[in-house]
Amino acid sequence: MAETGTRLRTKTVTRTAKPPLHKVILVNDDFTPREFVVRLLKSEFRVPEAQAAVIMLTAHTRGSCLVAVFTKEIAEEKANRATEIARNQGYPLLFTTEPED
Ligand code: TYC
Repeated sequence: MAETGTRLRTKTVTRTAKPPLHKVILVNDDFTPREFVVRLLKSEFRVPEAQAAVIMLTAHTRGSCLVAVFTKEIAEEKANRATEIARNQGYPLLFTTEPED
């Protein structure tokens, strides 16, 4: 057979898998005061006042609203922590998490 001078080479491509992201979602209820929701969004999620008000009103009118996106562990930690702070104040406010599509 004729020598073509062609050789097979193996090329290694290294990729770092991105961690799956999860959404923190604010759920509406009829009891938690609006101002408390806004304050919690500011203190726990570092959301600026104007944006916190928009998120709160969106949840209030539509039933729920996306707050922020984190890795799974951080999202769950923040949602649980914010929910617990509300419960400690006697409010039924709920933050949930779900995988980002
Ligand atoms: N619906 C509440 C009220 O009228 C305010 C509220 C908004 C509560 C958003 C929860 O996720 C929420 N006092």
